[in-house]
Amino acid sequence: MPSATTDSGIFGGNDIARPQTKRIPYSGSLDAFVQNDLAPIIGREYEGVQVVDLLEADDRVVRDLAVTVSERGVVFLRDQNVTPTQMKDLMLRLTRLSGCPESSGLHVHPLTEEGSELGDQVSVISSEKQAKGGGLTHQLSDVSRFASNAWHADISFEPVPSDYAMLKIHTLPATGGDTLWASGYEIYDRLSAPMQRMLEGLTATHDAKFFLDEAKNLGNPIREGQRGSPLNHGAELAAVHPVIRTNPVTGWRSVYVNKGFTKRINGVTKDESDVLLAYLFNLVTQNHDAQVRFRWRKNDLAIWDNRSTWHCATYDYAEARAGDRVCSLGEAPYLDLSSTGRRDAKGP
Ligand SMILES: O=C(O)CCC(=O)C(=O)O
Ligand SMILES: [Fe+2]
Repeated sequence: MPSATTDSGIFGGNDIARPQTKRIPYSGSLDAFVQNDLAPIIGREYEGVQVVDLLEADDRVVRDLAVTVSERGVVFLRDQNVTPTQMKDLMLRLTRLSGCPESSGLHVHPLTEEGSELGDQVSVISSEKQAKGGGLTHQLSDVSRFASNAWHADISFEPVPSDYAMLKIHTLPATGGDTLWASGYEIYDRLSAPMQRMLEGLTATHDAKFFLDEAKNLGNPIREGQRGSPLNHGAELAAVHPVIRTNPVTGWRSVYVNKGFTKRINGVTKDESDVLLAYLFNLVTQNHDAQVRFRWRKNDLAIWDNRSTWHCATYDYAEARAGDRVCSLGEAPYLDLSSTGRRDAKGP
């Protein structure tokens, strides 16, 4: 349970994975590369940046990359010749140089098989596995036919969720399988001031119990040991987080509830929670000007900040699609009451 420690101006957080707002400045080291912002609000693509070169680069460059990912929400690097081990190495440098708590490492997903080929800290994203596990196949579902049900922030059901994530797609259909991201900073800024004030005192419960069924379908037990932080373990797969959180790297506020995992806003009636969550989810899914849609080419890689964005895969293809994902853990989510939205921080 997040504790309300209003005397320190912090709402939520946890002493082990201690939250701290750092507002890390960008030093300019990536300016040498051609960059294209793929949408005004979110997303940037760099030309000519290779992860293998970043592994050899100064800390300043890797820190600048972290700051850019946190500011732009998601960064795209094309055509990467990089192994899952090298992805893990960069992920660890990125999270550490941006100031993650010492107790936070790389996540072990509860569905990752013990002794899996690429190691515990790499999730294999694969259409084949997805079909076997009974994952999102909304086109055929009699429950819902909304592709937008897949919007989520990674592993928000953990007490210490992800700060950054990295995905490389190496196998893809001729067309289809795009991924979309949306900005949590922008959605916070679209709330009226009275609505922002009401939500800033509330927490929400995030829950991924559906992974227990998926694990059964896949025939593997869930990973109950430590999953990258001493606070992430067991089969409960549920956590309580502030509805509005501060990103420690930018210092900007973001809405932190998501369609995939958030079940309940606490401290209000179930009816009120349903209405509030539906409204917040609609802000994410129905504002295409707060989103970016990425069309993958073979071996493209995306790095995003899970504290301040959501993403949504597109299941519109029949062929195989597969890639590798690595997720680092940040701080226990918190709201720094002295922080502001991005618009207020940046000025008009
Ligand atoms: O398959 C995709 O495009 C995204 C999968 C996903 O949600 C993730 O890697 O976190
Ligand atoms: Fe995801």
